[in-house]
Amino acid sequence: MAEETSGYNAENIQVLEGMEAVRKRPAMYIGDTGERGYHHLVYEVVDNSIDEAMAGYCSLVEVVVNKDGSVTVRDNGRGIPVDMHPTQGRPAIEVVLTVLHAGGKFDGSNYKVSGGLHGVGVSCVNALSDWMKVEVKRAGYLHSIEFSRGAVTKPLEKVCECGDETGTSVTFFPDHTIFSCRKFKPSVLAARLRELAFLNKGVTIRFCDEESDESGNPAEETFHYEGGIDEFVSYLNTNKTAISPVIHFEGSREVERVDGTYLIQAEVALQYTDTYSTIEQTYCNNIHTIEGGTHLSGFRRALTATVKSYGERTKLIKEKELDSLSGDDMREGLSVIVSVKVPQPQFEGQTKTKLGNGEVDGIVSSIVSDQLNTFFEENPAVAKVVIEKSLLANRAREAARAARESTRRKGVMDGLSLPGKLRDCSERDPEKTELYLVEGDSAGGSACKGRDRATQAILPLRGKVLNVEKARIDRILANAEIRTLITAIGCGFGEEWDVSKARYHKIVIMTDADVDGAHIRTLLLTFIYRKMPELIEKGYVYLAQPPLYKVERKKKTEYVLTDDQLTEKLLTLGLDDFEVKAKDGTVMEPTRARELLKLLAEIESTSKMVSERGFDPKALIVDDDTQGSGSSMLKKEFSSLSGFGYSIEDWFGDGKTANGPLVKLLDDVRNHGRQGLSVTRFKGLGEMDASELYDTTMNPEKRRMLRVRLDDAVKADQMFSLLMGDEVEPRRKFIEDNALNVRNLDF
Ligand code: 0RA
Repeated sequence: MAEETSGYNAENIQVLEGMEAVRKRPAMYIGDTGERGYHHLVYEVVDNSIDEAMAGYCSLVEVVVNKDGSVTVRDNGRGIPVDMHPTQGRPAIEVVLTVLHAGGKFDGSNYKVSGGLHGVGVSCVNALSDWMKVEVKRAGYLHSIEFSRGAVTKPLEKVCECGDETGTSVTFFPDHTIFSCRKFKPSVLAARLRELAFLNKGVTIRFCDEESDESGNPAEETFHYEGGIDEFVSYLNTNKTAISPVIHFEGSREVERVDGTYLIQAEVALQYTDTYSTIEQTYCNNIHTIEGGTHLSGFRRALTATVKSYGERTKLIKEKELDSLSGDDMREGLSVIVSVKVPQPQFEGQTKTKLGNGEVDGIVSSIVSDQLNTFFEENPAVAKVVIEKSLLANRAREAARAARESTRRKGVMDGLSLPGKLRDCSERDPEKTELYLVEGDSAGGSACKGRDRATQAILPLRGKVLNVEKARIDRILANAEIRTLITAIGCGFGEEWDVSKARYHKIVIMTDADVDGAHIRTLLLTFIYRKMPELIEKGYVYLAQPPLYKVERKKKTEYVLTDDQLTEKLLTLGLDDFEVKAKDGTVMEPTRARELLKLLAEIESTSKMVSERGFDPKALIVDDDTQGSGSSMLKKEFSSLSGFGYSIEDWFGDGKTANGPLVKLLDDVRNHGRQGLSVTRFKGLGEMDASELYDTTMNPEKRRMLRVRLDDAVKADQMFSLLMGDEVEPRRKFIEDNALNVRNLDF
């Protein structure tokens, strides 16, 4: 038959089967079909461009989230080959985009490493895309080819000449019958692209989000770091006080494996700060190995051994201190990036982000030992600072251990005896239970009376929680409020931490909507983020949203969450029979008038927030569906407003009028809206009675809660250091810079 003689169709059928396999079991190829997998599509394509950059052929990568929800990844590399594939009887580009694992493995070299968590390549993205369009500039022409769900819909064609320009542009729209996610999160994408730029020094990565609206997020960002991972470490330590320079080690070793010789490269950058936290970020082939692995163990071992031997040799560490001094002590205040390039990496662990290649441990360890030792010899002052910091950390750790042991004997840490202040619920299944951390005893009392006893537990917190950003472990564990928290949550602490022991899967921070409340909320979030980050990663942490106002009209009661919402409500009521006129008498259209009022309200609330609110970490984002419109209107409208005063006729249907300058308009309309209403402002949770508090804030049927999310861990770390740490100057600058942009800070 004709099909069999050509051989082309047989190949074709195989290809379709490959693409179909991906579509049938997408999770096997891309991890999952939720938010993670959705973003992973972008990374998979970007990794191809980064590979081109790592090979030295590409200096610019652009990632654009287009208005229609598709994504374009463009680079100035060599371009995907467009000539006929030697065996497949069709253009190589078609093979790259439709055959699994055909990606860049054309040269088969053992030296080549390839990024990508699943290493499945761009063909996988093609299979999972409703449509994909690939344009390649190569060999003098711009070429184009199109696909749908992995099948060619428009074969390769030459579009026009392009001179000697080269590059690849891939645009794809994810298949929404496969993915449950619908939107790319700019902060998530930007965090990954920034990281890639740090890991691949010299490459410029431009990110543009054309979907992003007035939400205040920067729509465009360019990442380019000549300093590579050294700059990464400095960036991690923004807002912290460094006590050492950035120290850089690198090297490579050839290793023999059964099928040949491989080159393994390692690069390390580290810096000490005066903080008590440790950041260790490790990468293999640009993949963030969250679970660590052999590169991390090699680094740690070398650091511990080198500091100890140098300390012993120089007598900076006394003999009796040598034994108890641990690796943990040497890592207090340390920020380090370890980046290795390993051909054919093995990934293990629950999330396949733990490097398993055994040979890497010794290679990293030997590079770090040699070079750190040399560094210490040449910079004895730095060595002294590091050792002194380690000794202090050691003493604090010993004190904490003693404290922990004494509390453990009393059964406090293991949940055997729950704290007396905790009003626990009766249900034992953590999936069904909620723990409310409530500011103040009186609000705690109301929460207790109003709650659903079966599933809701209440822990009233008295006064301010300890700022863990500024305290060593011994002081943290000596703090009664913190110990109560640890016991109530049930996961233990430090070395004994076990998230699976969480006694509640919802931990709800419920504080007053004022400056003190914001402060307590930030202190609690700092504690959870620094000491129990897994609670945030698992999505267990929430912020309650108590109402700010009670609005009563006739017999009907409504609760209003924010000033903005109250204004909106009053404006809607006040906007009947209303006209805004310019000085020359022209009447403003009602929709324009409404926009104008919204604008005035926005100016008012912005300036109010600047003057009265506490600050919240910017990078810990909360899922919020009621964010008001953003500030772009400010820019658009201001120029056209200056000519307007206003007058309102027949205000109350009794011929009464009002007029005046613009600034008065908002108040007048709002006051008009207030007619016949009673508006009560809640100054704190304590002002609500038990049933009010339950109905508005705790009742799962009616309440609105915000879930705390972590999109960009690096930014979150910086923000906590900034807000809660020692450095005063960057905090002052942050407040200044953000005074006009303060909406971003509003949870
Ligand atoms: C296969 C072989 C070559 C380059 C590429 C693929 C390639 C793929 C992508 C995907 C996005 N950008 C890309 N850039 C290049 C080598 C081509 C040669 O030898 O000239």
